Amino acid sequence: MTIKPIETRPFDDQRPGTSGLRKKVRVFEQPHYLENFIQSIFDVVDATAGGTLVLGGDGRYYNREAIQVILRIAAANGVARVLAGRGGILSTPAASCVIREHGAFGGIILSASHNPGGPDADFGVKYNIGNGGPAPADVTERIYARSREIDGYRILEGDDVDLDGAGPFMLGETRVEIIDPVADYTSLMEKLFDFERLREMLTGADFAMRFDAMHAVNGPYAAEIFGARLGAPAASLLRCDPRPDFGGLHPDPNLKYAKALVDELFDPAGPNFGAATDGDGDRNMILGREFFVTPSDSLAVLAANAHLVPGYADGIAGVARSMPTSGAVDRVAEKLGIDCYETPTGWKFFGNLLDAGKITLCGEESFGTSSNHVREKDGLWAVLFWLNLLAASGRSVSELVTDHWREFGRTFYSRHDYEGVDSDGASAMITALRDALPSLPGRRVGDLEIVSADDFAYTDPIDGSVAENQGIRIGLAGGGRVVMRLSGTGTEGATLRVYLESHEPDPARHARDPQQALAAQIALAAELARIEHHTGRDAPTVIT
Ligand code: G16
Repeated sequence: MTIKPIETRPFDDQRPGTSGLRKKVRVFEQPHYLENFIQSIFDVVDATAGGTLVLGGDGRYYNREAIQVILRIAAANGVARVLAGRGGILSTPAASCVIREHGAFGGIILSASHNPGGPDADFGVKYNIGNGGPAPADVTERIYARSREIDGYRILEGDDVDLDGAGPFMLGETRVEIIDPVADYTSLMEKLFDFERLREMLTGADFAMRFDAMHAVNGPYAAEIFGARLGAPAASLLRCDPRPDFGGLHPDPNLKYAKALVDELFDPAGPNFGAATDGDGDRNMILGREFFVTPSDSLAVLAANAHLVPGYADGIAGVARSMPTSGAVDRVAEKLGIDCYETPTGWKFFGNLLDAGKITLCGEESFGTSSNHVREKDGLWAVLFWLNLLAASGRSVSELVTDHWREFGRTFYSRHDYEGVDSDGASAMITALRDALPSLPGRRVGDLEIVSADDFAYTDPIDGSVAENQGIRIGLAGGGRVVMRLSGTGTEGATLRVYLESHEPDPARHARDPQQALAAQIALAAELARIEHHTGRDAPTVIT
C-alpha cells in the first residue's frame, strides 16, 4: 500500500460552528472537501506519537463512505491505532466514553446531530480531544486557519476496511480495531445507576415507559441497556432501528419532532414515563404522563436529587449551565451551597470546569444534560438518571417536578426559533440590538422593567480564554430574562433563537400555560428586536 500525496485547493467555508463542521451532504461530497478538512485536523493535532484515535458516527447517510476516507488519511498521517465502532457506529457520548477509557489522543465523530440525514440533508465532522470532549475554540480555529491555506493531503491507497468484520485490520502501519460501540458505554452506565432497582421497576406491572430512538444511533444502545440488561418490554422501545435518513424524519427530540411520543404520553391513560434522544444520542427529552419537563427544569431536578443516584450519592461539586438555559439550577446550587457557572452555548465550554473538578453536572436548554462521567452531553444517561430518580423516590415525573417548583419556585421558560431566515436580516437585527444595549436599562416595555442588558462575554475561569458576543441578554425586574442569539448549528440561512424566562414563587400560579405566563416577555422581544421587520416572520417556526 502506498501513500499518495494529492494536490488540493482550500475551501473557504470550513470554520466549525457550535459543534463541529456541519454542511449539506452535497457539500461534503465535493472532491477533496472532506479530505481537506480531515488533513487540516491532522496538521494541527500531532497524530504521529503512537497514539490511538477513536472513529465513529451516528450512522447517517455518508457515514460509512466518510469513515473509509478518514481511515486512509489517518493511516497516511502516521496514526498508530484507530478504534472504529462496528458498522461505523458510535453515539457522541459513547465516543467520548471510549476516548477516555482507552486513553486515546482524540476522536473524530461524524454527525450533524439533530439535523436531518440523507443525500439532500446534513452531515458533519467533529474533532474531540483527549479528555473526550469537543475541541476548544483555539483548536477549532487553528483547524480552520489550516483549512484556508491547505494545498495538499496524504492518503493511503488500498481496499476499504470491513467495518462489519471482526478485525483487527492493518492499513499500512495503522492497526484498525473494530469495537463493539455499545460495550464500554454500557459498563459505565452500570457503574453510575442502580440497574437492579431499575430492572425491578421496568419489569413491574405498574410501570410503563416509552423510549423513542427516532431511527437514530441510540437504537442499539437502548436495545442493549433497556431491553437486554433491564428487561423493558419490546413494545416500550420505539424506532430503535437506525436508518441513514432517520426514516425521513427530523431526529430532534422536542415537542414538534417527537410528536407521536408526546401524543402517547399526553393521553391520561398513557405510560408513566417517556423519553427520546436525537441523531447522535446526546440530546434528550423527558416526559411524564401528561407532563413535559423543560431541559432547564430537568437539570435543576437532577441536581437537587442527585444524592438518590449511586454514582452521585456523595454529592455534587458544582453545576454549570449555558447562558440561555434558565436560572432554575442556580437556585438549587444556592441551596446546596455549591458553585454555579454560566457558560456560552456549546458543550465545549464545560470541558475545563469538568476537568478541574469544579462541576459534576451541567446542562443546556437545547435538550442537553450530562455529568463528569464523559465530556459530552448524554441522552441515555439523562433517561437512566430520571428512571433512577423515579425508582428511588417512588414519585412520578410530574410529582418530582411540581414538588421542585414548590420548593424553589417555578421558572417559566420557552424558546422560540425562527428557522431558515435571511442571514443578512438576522445579523442586522442582532447588530441593532447590540447598538441599543446602553439605552435599555431603566426602560419599561408593557409591565416589564429592564434592569440590565449586555452581549454575553465569558472568561474561562481555568485557562482565562475569552469568548465574546455570545448572545444578547436582557435582565428584567423580578428575575425574568429575554435572551436572543443566532444558532451556530444550522446549515441553511440563519436561525434566530429567542429564550424567554420568568420566575414565579407562588405555587398557586405554577399551573399556568408557559406561553401565557411569558406573554409579556414575548411582546418585549418582538418590540425591542423588531423581529418581523428584520426577518419577515410574524411567528416562530418551533416553540419549545
Ligand atoms: C450543539 C451543541 C450544544 C448547543 C446546541 C445548540 O448541540 O453541542 O452545546 O447548545 O448545539 O446550538 P445552537 O443554538 O448554536 O444551534 P448538538 O446536539 O447540535 O451537537
